[in-house]
Amino acid sequence: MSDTNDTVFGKIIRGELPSEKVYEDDDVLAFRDLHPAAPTHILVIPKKHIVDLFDAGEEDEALLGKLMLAARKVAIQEGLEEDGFRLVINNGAGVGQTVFHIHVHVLGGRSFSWPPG
Ligand code: DGP
Repeated sequence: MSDTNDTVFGKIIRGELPSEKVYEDDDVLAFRDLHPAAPTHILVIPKKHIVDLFDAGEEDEALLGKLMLAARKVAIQEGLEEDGFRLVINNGAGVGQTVFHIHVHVLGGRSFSWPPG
């Protein structure tokens, strides 16, 4: 993995690109998706550049847990407790990953079908 992080999310982390942030701590950032696929569509990312889950190691165990807890915080902030929300990680170009900095999509505010398309 390169540490340059030339992805758009790397630029957002470094403040080189604007974003509508909804949560931030030392390790994690959450901001609204530029092309929302649901009334609530937030991306939760680690500040550390991890390309995808294959690029994550044992040393990232706590950080990956933090992503889940940040997703939880954001969902509560967005008022999704009653109706629920969906988390999605597109892991690999073949399943739709377009930004190669791991991210959790937090989706809510509408109904979702199963299985996902
Ligand atoms: P994925 O397809 O799983 O890699 O999701 C990437 C998401 O990132 C996609 O839903 C659109 C979003 N996105 C791409 N560029 C930007 C950007 O510059 N700003 C924001 N906020 N979201 C972006």
